[in-house]
Amino acid sequence: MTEREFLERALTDAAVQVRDLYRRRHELSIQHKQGPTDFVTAGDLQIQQYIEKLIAESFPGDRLVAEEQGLDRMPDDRDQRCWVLDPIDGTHNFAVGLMPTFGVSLALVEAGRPILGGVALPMIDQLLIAEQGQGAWRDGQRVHVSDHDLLEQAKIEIDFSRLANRRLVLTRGHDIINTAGQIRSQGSAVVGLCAVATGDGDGYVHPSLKPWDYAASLLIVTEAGGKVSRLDGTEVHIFDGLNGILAANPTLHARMLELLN
Ligand code: 2AM
Ligand code: CA
Repeated sequence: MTEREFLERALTDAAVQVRDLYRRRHELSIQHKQGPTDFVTAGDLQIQQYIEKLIAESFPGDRLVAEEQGLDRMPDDRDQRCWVLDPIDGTHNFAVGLMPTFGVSLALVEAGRPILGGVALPMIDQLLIAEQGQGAWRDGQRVHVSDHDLLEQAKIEIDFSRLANRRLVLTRGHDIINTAGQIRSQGSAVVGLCAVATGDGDGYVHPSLKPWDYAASLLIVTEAGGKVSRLDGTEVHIFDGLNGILAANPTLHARMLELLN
């Protein structure tokens, strides 16, 4: 089995489990992490354990970096090949909320760059896959970023993140917020980023993401013709310790970068 076949199988199987977990989300136990709005559910843990086991069986030498259960330590060798997993991105929407805006994200990273990435959006039953140099697909169909070139007519997702980062979003994001045609803030990095890749959105900004939140989607956006960088425009190395992410089609990326800085 190739890595890509593995990725597709793991995410498809995980999506089946997530749909079942979502139906009984009110029964799932919740553990708080750093604050009252920062928690992990038994659903996140089940999906992480499931994919961790699959990787151990199919690629026993490979390292896994994942959000939960102590796997969130960055590798000592930051160029090491590893899998990067967010079992549920948008946990808050998964556990509480009317709209099921969340996804499962798995990437294979080498030398700090994703070479393979997949996102399952279980409740709309879509699977996005990208392979370095090969393209990006949604359920087998190629996807491409939008060709909207006017920020005034663009739909931009800005994530206000946690309280500590909100001032940063409001100061640096001020000109984007005051210019963009539409602003969204849906609470799932993979949904915001994949919308850029499919052209359903035009841009995405988050002040403070962790590698598992964006590793797969970064490749999906890039392979769909988009551009992803840090907030100062520098190229992303997944384990560079930086947190900000700006993604958009190339024209809007340049415009948003100018306004952010
Ligand atoms: P999560 O649901 O996996 O926690 C919401 O603001 C979006 O940003 C979600 O994608 C969420 O991922 C992520 N996120 C929120 N706070 C974060 C933090 N402090 N560090 C990393 N990612 C965060
Ligand atoms: Ca998560």
